[in-house]
Amino acid sequence: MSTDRGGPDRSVRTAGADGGWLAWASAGCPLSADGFGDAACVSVRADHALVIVIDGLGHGALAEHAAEEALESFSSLDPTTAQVSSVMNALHERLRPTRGAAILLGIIDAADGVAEFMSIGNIEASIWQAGIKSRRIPSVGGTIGYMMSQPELFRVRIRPGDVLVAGTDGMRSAFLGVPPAAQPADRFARALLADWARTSDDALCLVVRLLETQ
Ligand SMILES: [Mn+2]
Repeated sequence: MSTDRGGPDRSVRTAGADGGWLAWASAGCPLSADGFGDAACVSVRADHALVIVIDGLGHGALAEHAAEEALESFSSLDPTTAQVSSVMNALHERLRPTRGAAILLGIIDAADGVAEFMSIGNIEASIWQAGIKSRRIPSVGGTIGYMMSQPELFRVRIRPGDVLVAGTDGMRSAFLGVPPAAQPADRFARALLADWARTSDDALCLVVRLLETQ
């Protein structure tokens, strides 16, 4: 679904899915009508989920092109076999002909109760554990497709009820301080966007909730 926010060039774009052990939703808002450089996706297979948040450098058509390349590469991955660091390396090669992007990549393994993340560039993210305590996912400088560092993987225990929240730099940092409470992922993502998006850049936030299935 999509609703207007501040005129025809600032329409809200949403995506997501809900089912099994995980619900995810993204809400985003392009700076201008000539393209949207921010994107997010979650791919689920069996007990594994692969998460990506992308901010194509700058905004407009060239930023959107970088984001689309990253998404296309992401869509071919198998969440049960993918490895965070090798996927990040592959994205770096794929995005070389583009203007580049900040990328957060994560794998959630619900069977082992563990998640691994790597964040390069200016995407901010936290995991809300039991809805009350948030742990920041560290990011390092760099631009995928242009200049990539090799950060350590961030590993964290996860369990049903935990919520991952991530946003591009079009979101004011305070969005990470808002507890998710029990609201559905899509409602929370849209609320964060409405409250914390800047008007100076593409903006997007992603919410991933691990559902209590039993
Ligand atoms: Mn940005």
